Amino acid sequence: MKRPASAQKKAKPAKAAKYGDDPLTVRRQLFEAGGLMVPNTYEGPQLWTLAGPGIGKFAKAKPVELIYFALRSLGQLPQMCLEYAGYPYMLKVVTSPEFREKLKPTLIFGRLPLLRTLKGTELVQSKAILRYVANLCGLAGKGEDERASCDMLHEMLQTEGKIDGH
Ligand SMILES: N[C@@H](CCC(=O)N[C@@H](CS)C(=O)NCC(=O)O)C(=O)O
Repeated sequence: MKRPASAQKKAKPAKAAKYGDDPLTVRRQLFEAGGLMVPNTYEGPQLWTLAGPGIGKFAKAKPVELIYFALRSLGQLPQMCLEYAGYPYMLKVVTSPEFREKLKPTLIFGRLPLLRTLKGTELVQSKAILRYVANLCGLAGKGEDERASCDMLHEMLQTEGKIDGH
C-alpha cells in the first residue's frame, strides 16, 4: 500500500547548532573520560560547551552561560527552566580535574554551579541562580504573592519533599 505523500516526505534533520559542541560527540567523550570519575591521568578533552537555542519570543535573546559538572544535581533546575522557556544558554560541562586546577581557585566560594548573567556577573549558589533564571524566563511568578508561592514550593521540594521521599 502506498503511503500518503505527506508521510513519504523525508523528515527534516534537526537544525545544527550554530555554536557549541556536537552533543553526541560530547556524550561519547564524556563516557571515555569516565563521566564524573575522571582520573587525573586523563588527557582528553576537559571542557565542552552544549548550546541550548533560543525559541519563540526568546529566539533572539542573548544566551546566558551555565557551568557545571557532568551531572544533573544542582545544575538541572535552571537548565529545565531555560529549556521550558526556550531561553538560549550555553552549558559548559567541566571534568573534575579541570575544575580543580583551573576553575575552583577563581570561584568566590570554590563551588559550582556558576551562571554568568547577561551583564557578566558570575553568580554562584544554586538557589540564587535558579531565581535569576526563573525571572529571566518569566517563570518566577507574577506579583509578590505568586513569586513567594513559587519560592515556597521550591524550598519545600528542596527540603521536606526529599525527606518524605516525594
Ligand atoms: N550551596 C551550594 C553547594 C554547591 C556545591 O556543593 N557544589 C559541588 C557540586 S554539587 C561542588 O562544586 N563540589 C566541588 C568542590 O567542592 O570542590 C549551591 O547550592 O550551589
